[in-house]
Amino acid sequence: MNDLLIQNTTSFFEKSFGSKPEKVVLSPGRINIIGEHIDYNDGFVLPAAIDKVICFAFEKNNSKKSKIFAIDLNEEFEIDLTQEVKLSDIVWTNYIRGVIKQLQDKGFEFDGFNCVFSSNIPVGSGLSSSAALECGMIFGIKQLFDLKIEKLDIALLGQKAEHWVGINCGIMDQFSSVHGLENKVIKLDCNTLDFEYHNADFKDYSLVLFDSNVKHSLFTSEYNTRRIECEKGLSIIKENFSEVKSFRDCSEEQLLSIQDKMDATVFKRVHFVVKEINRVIKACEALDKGDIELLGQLLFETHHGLSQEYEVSCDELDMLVDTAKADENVVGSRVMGGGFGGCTINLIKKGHENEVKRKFSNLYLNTFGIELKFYDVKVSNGTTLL
Ligand code: GAF
Repeated sequence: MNDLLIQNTTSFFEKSFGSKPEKVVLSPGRINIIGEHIDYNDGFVLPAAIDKVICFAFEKNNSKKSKIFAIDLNEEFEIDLTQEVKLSDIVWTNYIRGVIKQLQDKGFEFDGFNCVFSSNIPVGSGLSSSAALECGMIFGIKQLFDLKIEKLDIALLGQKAEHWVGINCGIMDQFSSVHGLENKVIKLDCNTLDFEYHNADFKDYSLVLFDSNVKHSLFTSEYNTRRIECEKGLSIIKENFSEVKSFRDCSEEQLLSIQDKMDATVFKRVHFVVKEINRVIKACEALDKGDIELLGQLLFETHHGLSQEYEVSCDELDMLVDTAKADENVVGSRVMGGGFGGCTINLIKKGHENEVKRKFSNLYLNTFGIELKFYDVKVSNGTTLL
């Protein structure tokens, strides 16, 4: 599926710089089966890398300047590695500036390079194109200059770059982009960063993403607000229960017993978090047992919480999930990723994918006047050197 992307990226590189790239890197986007807004709340998440990727081609250029070309945007920028790295008005360049800054701040030494990249990860659809950009760039620089950076550090540096750009994200996206494995989902403990792989075997069901084509206009500000609300909630829980160190130690009963000590909005947020952490554990067990109907039921429950308590859904996404609930060929559906637009993740009975797609497509167009897009994603490897 990515052969054409690789061919276009490398031939563009050759035309631009007159030489073959020294390193070619693929960096994937991710899905998340369940465990949304849980990474920065120290719970468990169940993501996987997918076969939608950014392809990068690199060479050293024996200078102190780097030239980076985004093929899909037809835009280029140059960065002087001897100067202090600053944020720019051109947003996409900030993820790369951020990465260079984080590497320099950590004391990694590298010189100038030429790079071109092209992507088939839809932007703003909740598939983590920014994490793929950060991690692919770090991985490429590591390969080019033979830097000693472990996989986990690539993810952590990528996360820091994203914070620098302005989104106080958790570790899930960068972690899965780097640690993905073909046909495996990653059960990641976001408290300890321990992880295990589980088979991504959905039995008689296919994973299909529905892209609402609604872009995340509220994403950055609301995302950062959710983090602050959860921190407030956790500190109230800790004041009342000294044994609770993080959300995972708090039972729903404990939380309900102190509901009146919290602002109503904060309560809704943390109620979702406590329930979602438990759902991830149940969902992973259901997946291991091949009980995809139960897994699907948990996805519906997650959506309900994300919509009503965490309030990161929107009319378009709610309509897609409500329609899925009433459709006998869809056993699970929910908004995936940060929310406020982007994709739903759906479990559709094999053999009925086309009929379901047709139905949703017509209904969505008639209701909102927006075209619904579909992605049949494969669970794939993390960042790779070709
Ligand atoms: C975004 C963030 F980048 C992740 O860290 C995660 O919090 C996700 O939203 C919600 O689960 O993708």
